[in-house]
Amino acid sequence: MILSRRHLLRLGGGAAFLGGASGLAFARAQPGQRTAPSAKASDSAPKGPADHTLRIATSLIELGPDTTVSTKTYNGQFPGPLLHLTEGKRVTIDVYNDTDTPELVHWHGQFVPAEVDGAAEEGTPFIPAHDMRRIAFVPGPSGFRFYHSHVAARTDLSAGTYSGQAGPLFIAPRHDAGAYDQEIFLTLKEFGPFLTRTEMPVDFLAPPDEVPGLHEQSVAAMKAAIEAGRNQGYELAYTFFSVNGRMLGQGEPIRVKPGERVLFHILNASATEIRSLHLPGHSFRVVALDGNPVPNPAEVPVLWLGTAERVSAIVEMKEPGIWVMGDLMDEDRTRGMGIVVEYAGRAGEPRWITPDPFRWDYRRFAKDDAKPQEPDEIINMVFAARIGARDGFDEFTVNGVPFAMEKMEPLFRLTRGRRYRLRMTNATDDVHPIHLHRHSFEITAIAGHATAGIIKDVAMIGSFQTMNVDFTADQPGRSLFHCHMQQHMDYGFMALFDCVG
Ligand SMILES: [Cu+2]
Repeated sequence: MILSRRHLLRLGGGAAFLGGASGLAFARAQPGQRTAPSAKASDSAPKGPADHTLRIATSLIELGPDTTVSTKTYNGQFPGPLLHLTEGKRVTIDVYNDTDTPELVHWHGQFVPAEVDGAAEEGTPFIPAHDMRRIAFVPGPSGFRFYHSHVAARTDLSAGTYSGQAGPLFIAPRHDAGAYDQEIFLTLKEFGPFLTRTEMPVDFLAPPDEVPGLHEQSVAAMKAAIEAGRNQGYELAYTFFSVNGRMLGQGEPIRVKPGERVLFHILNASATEIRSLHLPGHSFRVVALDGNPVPNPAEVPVLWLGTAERVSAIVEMKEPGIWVMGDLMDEDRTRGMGIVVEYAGRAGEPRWITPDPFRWDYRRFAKDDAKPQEPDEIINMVFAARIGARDGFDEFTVNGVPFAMEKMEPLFRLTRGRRYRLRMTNATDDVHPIHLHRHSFEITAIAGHATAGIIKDVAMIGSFQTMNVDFTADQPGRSLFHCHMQQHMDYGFMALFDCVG
């Protein structure tokens, strides 16, 4: 049963409900949705105009003159509006849901209470269909964040992060990134998802060290699954590729002058894909990862961004011409995953030059020989897959358990103020961009190599590799941990941390 605002009014909710008190509705999950927890009364009855308004509706996005897609968006545009917030300054945001299904907006990378964070598993109430909710929180930490839908999609490829519900968000004060002449936000996004069984690239991460034996176990499991008549699980593929909602060559180019320094804030808003970016003749000086300044800003020829990762990088414009800044994957770039960089006074066809192979290594941006501090406690997490086990998709487990809303497991209890190390082992052949809600974490080891000082909220763990991330449990209540690939989180790759004290 869906208890809507209309029901509440009929039940005699009275004047207090008339202001759009949808936060009070107990939105029962629809089929395919995670079940909703009960709401808190604290966000009832908005008074006065909100600082920002987001309206979720199905709209048309013109990716190019002959290519328009229909998808759920914020305010009829893709990406959603760039929201400028100030650290520590409370903000109110009215979210209207003009669609037929309950929605959740997740404030990715921020330290906000569970009831507004935008995850049903943590206790955030849904924004019911054809209703609204006023959301209020104190923004932070400062830097480049984003917001996106956080509903389960499963076999509905129009829902959740498959849709156009994503937008960049910047929290002042800005970090000192060095001098720059232009600041440009880029959102990378595919549209037109479909299911296939083609694998994605996994061999771009460094260091390459695998855990001995895991690969063999995985191959054996795959053989056993095929012998048992099961197929390899579905993977996502896409028809259209875009930067800031336009296919390569179809939008305005980035216009630069020789000698300019351009600060790019790049967001991978894909539902499932890992993206790369290269600008021939130029390099990226990475100044921040996931909006957090890095200890050692370093130049790289290629960026790699897992699903939901952000990179802030300065490019010195020193190679005049007309260039394609785009993804290394030829097929995806030529179908739209790129944007033209045009120097003043230059004309001609945009040029692309494939770079030499380059491995992405978070440690490049850490301080040399930095040693992580010892945590108070270590939590071991093993990620595994059951081939084609659910709706034809692979099912994922954390320590042998596929997450289920009904059981709310796996769940790890934390004590407030303690510092925890997640010692993660990836026993699957995929790279997973793991994400922790309501906290930042520090990467403290990659494939057995210690490191320190890289603060993130999403990090890619390589296939058959280990990674350690440390965080201080400073958020009371439940915080969700999951792989950010929509089909992986939908089919089990989640866990909860519950912090008391
Ligand atoms: Cu994953």
